[in-house]
Amino acid sequence: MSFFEGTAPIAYEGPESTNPLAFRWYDADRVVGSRTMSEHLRFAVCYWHSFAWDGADIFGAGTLDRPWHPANGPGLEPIAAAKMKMDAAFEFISKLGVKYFSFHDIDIAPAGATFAETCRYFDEMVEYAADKMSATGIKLLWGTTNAFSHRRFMSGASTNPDPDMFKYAAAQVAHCLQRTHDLGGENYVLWGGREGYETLLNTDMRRELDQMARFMTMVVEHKHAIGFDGTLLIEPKPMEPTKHQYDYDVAAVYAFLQRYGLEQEFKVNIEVNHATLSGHDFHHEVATAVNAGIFGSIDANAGDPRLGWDLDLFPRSVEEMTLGMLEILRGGGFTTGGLMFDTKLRRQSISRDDLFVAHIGGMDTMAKSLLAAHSILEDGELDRRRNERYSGWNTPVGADLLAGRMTLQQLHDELIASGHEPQPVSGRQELLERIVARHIDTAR
Ligand code: XUL
Ligand code: CO
Repeated sequence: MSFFEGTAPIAYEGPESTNPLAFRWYDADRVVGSRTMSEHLRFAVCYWHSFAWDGADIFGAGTLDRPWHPANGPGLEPIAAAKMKMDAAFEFISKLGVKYFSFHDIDIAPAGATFAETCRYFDEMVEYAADKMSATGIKLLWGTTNAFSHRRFMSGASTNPDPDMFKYAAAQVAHCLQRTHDLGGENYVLWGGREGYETLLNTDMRRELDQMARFMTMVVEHKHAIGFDGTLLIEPKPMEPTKHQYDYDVAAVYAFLQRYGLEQEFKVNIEVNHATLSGHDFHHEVATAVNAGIFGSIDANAGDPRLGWDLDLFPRSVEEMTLGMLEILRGGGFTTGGLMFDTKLRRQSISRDDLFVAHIGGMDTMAKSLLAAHSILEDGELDRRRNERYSGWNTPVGADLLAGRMTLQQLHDELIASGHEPQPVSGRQELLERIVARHIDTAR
């Protein structure tokens, strides 16, 4: 049975196309600089929002047409429902022309009555996925463990005050990391949704951070023990569902990794909407990660400036994403990472092809942003002006300062002796913004 039988494979038709089921900017095999668009962007579709979620929100039941979802009536045996969902997912990803997908363990398989039974269901679905992957050529960008939805994790997974919950989450990661490895997954993500606290009245932060570090160290050990050579990624988020989350932003994650000696073992998976929730621009988070040498992957999405929670909208702003792509390209682009659409439809978007239209829009936004960012770098004016701004540091005086050959007292005495009054120079921000706007306008 075909779930998306009404939709043909999506093709590139060019910027003038008016067909909502065609790409206007994403032309997979087009070469941009040293790579094709598909090699640059490495798109992935997420399983949870696109296939596991039925449109339910905290005020109402599901709206989306997801016949495999347990809320949509009895009759389907859980594994049959999971297979139906997976058939639809692979049909969708193939028709969209995307090469990767990502899942949480609980997205692809039903829960069993015991952990052992859950593992058996999961293994059956992993085998089913392996067949689909070899039939379609679709690969796994990353796998991850959901250790935040079940009530046992209400007070955290690794940071739980009860070691039994730590042990449960550890067992879950051991299994899911192994299966991610078996499926040739290129990364493994850890998002600490409930690794944080609601109140310090019942929370020992020092203990919880030590617990989380122990857990992460065990993940590293397991990765090496099973020979997984993909990248381990931590996904920062400041809040939601927990009031205060430890992996607040890239800088907080890096400080945590350094404190516990893990900075060589993990990189970050930066989500756009998490960046903005933490009060940062997306490109700030990318640049912070690149500078620290921990840039890994992106959850491409968008928030809404007037709503203060995680909306996981499809990216639509070329202005915002061009600045992000610029920092990604400056950092050398993706290695094992990619642009994973951690994105969901609005719950009123209930036509089957809405899922295509939404992804096409996200992919076109990222493709156009790639073209604009590439054009900015090719042109070189922005980088030339940025370098010029620091040119004083390339002089012998600048070198002496940086090498520690001057003391505060020397600088004080020298300034008095010379009587020199330094003059500020314009930062030229508006002019630089005009340069960026021109590249966005003209990139073709
Ligand atoms: C939640 C979120 C997660 C992670 C994977 O905000 O982004 O879906 O990407 O657990
Ligand atoms: Co995410």
